[in-house]
Amino acid sequence: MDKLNISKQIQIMGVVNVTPDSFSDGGQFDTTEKAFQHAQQMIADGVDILDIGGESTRPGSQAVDEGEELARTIPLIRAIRDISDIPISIDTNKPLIMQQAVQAGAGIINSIDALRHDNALDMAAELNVPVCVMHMQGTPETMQKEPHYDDVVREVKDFLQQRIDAALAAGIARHHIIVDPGFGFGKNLQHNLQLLKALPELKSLGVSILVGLSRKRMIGTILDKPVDQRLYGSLSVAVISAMQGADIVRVHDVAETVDAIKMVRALNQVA
Ligand code: YH5
Repeated sequence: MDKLNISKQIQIMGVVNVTPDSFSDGGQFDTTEKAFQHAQQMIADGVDILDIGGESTRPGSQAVDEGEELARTIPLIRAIRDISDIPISIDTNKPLIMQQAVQAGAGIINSIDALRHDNALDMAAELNVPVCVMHMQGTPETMQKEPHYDDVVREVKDFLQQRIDAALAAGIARHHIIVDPGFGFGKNLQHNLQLLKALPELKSLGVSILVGLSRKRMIGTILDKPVDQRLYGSLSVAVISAMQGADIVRVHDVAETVDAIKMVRALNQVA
């Protein structure tokens, strides 16, 4: 069950979307079969964790029905589990999906609403797997309207500390907790950059850190490039994140990121 490698090596998490309207992949991987092939390619490319999401969470997106989310994710998790022992993360906020996904072979819960859904904390504790809790200001429908903070680093850190405390109180083991500043989730360019710069400060929370910046608008804004031309920017922020102390980087372009992160791993191994 506990397949997350929590050694100091930086882990690469590959994004596998099973949403017909997936922004980054243009709806290309909208069927189980296509998503399965995508996952197989990532495994061949050296991914450490696959993150399976059946609910689009890009800015302005709307919630999907639970039955639809189950139909998108569970058959895919089973199919991957049939061919590989690769750790699988389920990107969901819903307790039923968490339970079914773990039963089908997922070993990590990725909750972008930080387990604030009814019963999510208790379900995660019962399932006894690592959980990622992410910061978001607002909801996916509204979050990019007008994000505001007095001190983004302090506020995100305080929120993550509160969610760590809530997780511990629910019975989730400290070594099972991963935190994520939630890049792009209710943050403007300046907020995202401040968080990336202050990433080392989050280390004092005493848990693993996950960063998801791949192909996001922060890169598009800085480079003035559309989503299909953000590879070099994405690789750069993956390396920056790793150098800043991220333990897991969540990415779309696995083969390229594996090479980039190997350079950081080599550096970290020097005595
Ligand atoms: C994350 O940061 N993000 S879904 C818009 C894009 C590109 C990518 C405009 N789930 C995170 O990946 N889970 C998502 O181009 C996540 N951390 C964690 N833990 C959004 C996404 C994306 C959105």
